[in-house]
Amino acid sequence: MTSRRRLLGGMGAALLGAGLVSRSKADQIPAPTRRHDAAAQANPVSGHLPYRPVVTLNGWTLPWRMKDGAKEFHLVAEPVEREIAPGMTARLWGYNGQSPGPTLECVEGDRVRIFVTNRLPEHTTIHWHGILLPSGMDGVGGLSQPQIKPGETFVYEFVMRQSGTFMYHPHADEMLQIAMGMMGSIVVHPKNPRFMPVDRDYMFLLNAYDIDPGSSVPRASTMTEFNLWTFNSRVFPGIDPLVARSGERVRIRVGNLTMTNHPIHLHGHILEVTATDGGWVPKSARWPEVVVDVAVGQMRVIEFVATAGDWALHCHKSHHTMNAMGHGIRSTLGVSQEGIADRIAKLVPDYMSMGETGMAEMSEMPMPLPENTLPMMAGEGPHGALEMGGMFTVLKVRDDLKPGDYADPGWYAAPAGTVAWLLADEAGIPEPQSAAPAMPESPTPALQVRKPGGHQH
Ligand SMILES: [Cu+2]
Repeated sequence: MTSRRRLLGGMGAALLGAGLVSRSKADQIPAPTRRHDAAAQANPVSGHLPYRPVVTLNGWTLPWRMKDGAKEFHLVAEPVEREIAPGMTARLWGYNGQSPGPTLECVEGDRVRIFVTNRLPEHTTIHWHGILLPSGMDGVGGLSQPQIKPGETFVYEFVMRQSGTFMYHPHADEMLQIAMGMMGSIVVHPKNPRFMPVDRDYMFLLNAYDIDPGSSVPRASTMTEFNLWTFNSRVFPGIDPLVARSGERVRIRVGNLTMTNHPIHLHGHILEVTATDGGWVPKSARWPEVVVDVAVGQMRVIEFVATAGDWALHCHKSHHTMNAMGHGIRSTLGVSQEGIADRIAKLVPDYMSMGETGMAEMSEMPMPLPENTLPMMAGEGPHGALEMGGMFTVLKVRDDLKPGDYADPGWYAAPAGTVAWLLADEAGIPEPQSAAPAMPESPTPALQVRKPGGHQH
């Protein structure tokens, strides 16, 4: 380099030389784009697109370049840090600085060339879930290709023969790599822009982690007992709202890369499944729903016409709308805990008793939490604590939004007379004729405390 610099003479020439070197490398492989923040980002490609770009919740679309008739993408498999919600950051594996990796968007009929660089400490591959391609491009390590060793870059090239909703994930040490957050979305827009048009198009993946409160790396050997249920590696209240204008046709594409099914429920609307990862569902084969179950490994695309309001969108498994909690908690509903807290506090200084009347008190209780963890139930709404976590967000539909405006419009100003109200005067409320059964009286439980060391007292 020194001799070359002398040869060319001076710093300017050296910079020119460096530019030439990196330009010739970039000729071969596009420079990878990396993002670290969890803010949703509109399509990065400026200028007119022949389709309406998808909006990835708390995510982004990977820029590409055209070369030799192909759209070229560059994915880098690498360790990443992902904010799960403000207050907690997880150390995961992902792509291009994020988990999930960036969304790949293209058009039916496109030839794509995808460079995959492995910066993980072990080998990996990428499987293009649902896409029709030559079997040698299918990304099953050992079956369709050799594993991509650390430091290596493989090239996948195929034609997107069908439009639709797909995902990508490793097919190498799969349980660990998916448990660590390696996945991303693929949207292939129809070649005919008049086919199945919508006004808003959203995309997210269901994923799950088992991260002990106070730590940041998932337990990668967990099979079913996960404790963080996430949309695109985010939990409520860290998940973007979905925004639409009244009367707009909205599409939501959901893929499931957890180890259990998720019944996704949208309030206030009738849904139709218009596509799966297998393709578009003909109109005559759709039926109305308000909950759409997304089984393991599946994708479901729902569409509806937006109605003004703030509407919950969540998984209907109620423990999936909570953040990390102890699984071994016994039910203390109706059990008097008088005196227990004082006695346990002598051994465990921060101990609080809870659950005597239910668990709602936990969302408002200023409970001491370890570093880098989230409360079980969180979020503040216009009427108080929302008591949600995990797979929960809000669809915000307004009458006066501009097309393409995705900014959070705040809380819904409900028209007068359309909000449930408190009956001010309780006098004269008729009682049912038979009395409700009382909660059984439970004696205060005898306390058995194990001190460190295992001696019982
Ligand atoms: Cu769920």
